[in-house]
Order: sequence, then C-alpha cells, then structure tokens
Amino acid sequence: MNCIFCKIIAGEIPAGKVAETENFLAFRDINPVAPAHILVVPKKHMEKPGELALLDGDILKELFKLFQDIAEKEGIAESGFRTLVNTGPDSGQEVKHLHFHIIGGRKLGKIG
Ligand code: D5M
Repeated sequence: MNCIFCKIIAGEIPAGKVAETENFLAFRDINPVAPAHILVVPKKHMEKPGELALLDGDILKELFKLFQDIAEKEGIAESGFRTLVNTGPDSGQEVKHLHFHIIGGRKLGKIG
C-alpha cells in the first residue's frame, strides 16, 4: 500500500518523532500551522476514527493519555491546544491514514 504514514511508521521515510505508545506514533506535521503541530497516527493502517474500535485494548485511554503527554511535553497543556481529525472529502482529509492533529502554541481562530 502506498501510504506515506505507513512508511513513516515502518521507518522507511524520516519524521520528527515526538512520542510513541504500543498502538500510536506521534510526529511533527511537515506543514505546521502553529508553533506546535503534531500528528498522532495509529500504527495499524486505517482511514476513519471509527475503525479504532476494531483494535484490542483500552485504545481511547492510551490515545487521550498520549494527547495529554504530548501537550505537556510541548508546553501547551496550560495555554491550550486543539485536537482535530479530518474524515472524508468534505473535511479536506488529504492523507488517507487516520491522524489526529494536535495544534497549539498560539491563539487559534474558530473552526470553520
Ligand atoms: O492533513 C494531512 C497532514 O499531513 C498535513 O497537515 C500535512 C501532513 N503531512 C503530509 N506528509 C507528511 C510527512 N511526510 N510528514 C509529516 N507530516 C506530513 P489532513 O488532515 O489529511 O488534511
């Protein structure tokens, strides 16, 4: 499968790794829209957030703890940050491997 995020997970192309857990990898977005812009991706290829339900274990706990750990590491836990997922054509999803954006480090505008 020709998936850029699968290649990052496999170590075939470089990325600015920020954190890793059993099921997720976090790395810096190549086109940051804010001083902190990190992508959190499941190591298993999937396109939509609902597919996380197919994984074993306490996936949501692992994921939300990772969001918090990243925010603390990036120094944005107190100032605030946005976590968002684009799903499907209307959202503008470009990479068809599920990814959570964590964006912070500046005042963010309203979501359009
Ligand atoms: O966002 C897809 C995001 O993926 C976009 O912000 C750029 C980022 N991207 C694309 N290729 C790379 C690599 N190679 N490293 C890091 N970040 C990358 P979407 O929600 O699909 O619009």
